[in-house]
Amino acid sequence: MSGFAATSGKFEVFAPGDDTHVMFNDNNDINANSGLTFTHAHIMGGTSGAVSMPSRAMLLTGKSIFHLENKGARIPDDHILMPEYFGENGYNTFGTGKWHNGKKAYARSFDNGGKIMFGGMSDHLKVPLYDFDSSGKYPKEDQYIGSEFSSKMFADEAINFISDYNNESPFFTYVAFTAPHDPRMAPEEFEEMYPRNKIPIPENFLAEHPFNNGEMKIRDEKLAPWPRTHEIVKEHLGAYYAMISHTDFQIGRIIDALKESGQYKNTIIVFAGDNGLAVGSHGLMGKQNVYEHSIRVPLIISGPGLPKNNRTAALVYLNDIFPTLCDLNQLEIPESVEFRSLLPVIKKQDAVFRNEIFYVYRDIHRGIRTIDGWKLIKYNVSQENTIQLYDLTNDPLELNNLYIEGQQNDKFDELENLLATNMLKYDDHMDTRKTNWGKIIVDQVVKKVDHLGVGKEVILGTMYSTKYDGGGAPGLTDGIRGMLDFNDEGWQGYEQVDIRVIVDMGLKTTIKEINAGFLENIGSWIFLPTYIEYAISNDGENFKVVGTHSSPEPKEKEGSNISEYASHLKNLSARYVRIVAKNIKSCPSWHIGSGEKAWVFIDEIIVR
Ligand SMILES: [Ca+2]
Repeated sequence: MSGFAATSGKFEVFAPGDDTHVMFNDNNDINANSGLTFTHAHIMGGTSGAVSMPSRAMLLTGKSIFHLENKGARIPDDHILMPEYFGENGYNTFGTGKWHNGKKAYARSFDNGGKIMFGGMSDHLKVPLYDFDSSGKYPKEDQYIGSEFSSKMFADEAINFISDYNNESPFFTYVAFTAPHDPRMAPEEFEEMYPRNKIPIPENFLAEHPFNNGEMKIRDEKLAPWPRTHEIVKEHLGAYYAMISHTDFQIGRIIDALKESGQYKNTIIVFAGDNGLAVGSHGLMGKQNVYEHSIRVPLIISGPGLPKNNRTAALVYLNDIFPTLCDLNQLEIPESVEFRSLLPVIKKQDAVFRNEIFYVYRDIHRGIRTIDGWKLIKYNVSQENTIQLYDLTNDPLELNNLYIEGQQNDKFDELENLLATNMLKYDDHMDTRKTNWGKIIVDQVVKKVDHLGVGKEVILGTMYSTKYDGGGAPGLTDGIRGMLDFNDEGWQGYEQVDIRVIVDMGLKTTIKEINAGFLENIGSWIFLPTYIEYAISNDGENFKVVGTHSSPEPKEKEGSNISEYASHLKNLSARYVRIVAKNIKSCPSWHIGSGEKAWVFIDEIIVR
């Protein structure tokens, strides 16, 4: 057996510096010289502006982006977490730092921990923390504000754990820094390392992004004014590098503790970042895009028997880490993990591991890059489509878009097909070759609609809220649609309750289409149903399902939208039509009303 599986099984995961795209390894041992550096490690992207949330969920579960629940805000029991799995296999598990994937998932994962920050970001000097709670409840009243810089506190926790460790069983340590996530701040001596006038401007610096990418005003982008200037970018980059160096210094302290404990030689160390950041490149500041600076991340694996001072350009995802660590520790890879171990690349650094990388940002960016260095990005922003095609081998900074509208381009065709194949493979809901990527556009001008169901009796299986009764049951089939204003008295609103409603056509009727409209107004706690089912029946009791629809996870969105979901029948006849629409129940964790009751609004039920 070649040398690399020869670990005693003790290892650390230094996961994620948050938002890291550059690594400065000037003073610690987890650098390119001590391990195998993956120069082409990627995240699959983000289904939320808070990219780290799905990204960390993917790292922790080895699942693909559209198979996460609620964008990774929650991790269901059947998505086995990496630390949970190692815990089940005899490892003593410890977790400190940022945890953006729900308290329950944290509690499932660790036997021990401390200085835990549930959430996405905070002031690094005022971190809201929890101590380890063996009951797993973490009630709000137990939260306190940390007294030191985030990275130092997390490192101290890890050092204490390592120094005091006297257990026979191997350990698994997860140290999740929030730095270098903004607010960009670092202790003075690290700030001084980066005089701003010496900071180079990225070669792909732009004062503004050349077109609306759909996230021009998201919080990361608002960190600097427009147009971006050299001065402001130097200021941000300097502060960013200072934070990275400070984090790096703290990692060095942990490694020193490992050495002092005598465990360094037995320990596998993984260093990774959970997303990149633009900081001036392409006129952007944030991570809410799929350019290289934002979707590529640092990844170094080092440890006993692993290659030292080596690099690989294999195309990998952070999702590959979980199965890799299983392999390196002679554990079977759990069935819930969808990705493969990197062992072939660890054994042979030029092995072909994957032919393409697929990436996602919300439902507005889709991209693919190939092993031969070509990259396609497609944008669908307010039905405006933009396409970018880059030859990364000759243009690694993505400066020269080779796509020309209306011109035949075999490379584009090849990548577009590959993108479509990957979208299918990963259960993506969109189709970038369709108008508006297959999203439904509703005519919001026509208020009156004539259809066979008008005036027919409606039987309610669940009860709407009297706050929004939409004219009661008859309002659902009165031939008048609810419009964009949720207060227009046309909408029936259900508070945390699923919709279950039957329309009695009176007689057996030939039906070609069942259609219902749903309102989405996220700022007002109104979400689309997560799942819709249409069924028909002749006796009102035995129903046959004739159509279902599952919605993608809701995302941050302003204003109101109406979506109609139609089911087309092949002239079936029935007397009763039933509609079931599931309520998301609680506002998602990224929502301002996180955990509070969510609404579903319905009108008009149309039968044709
Ligand atoms: Ca109506």
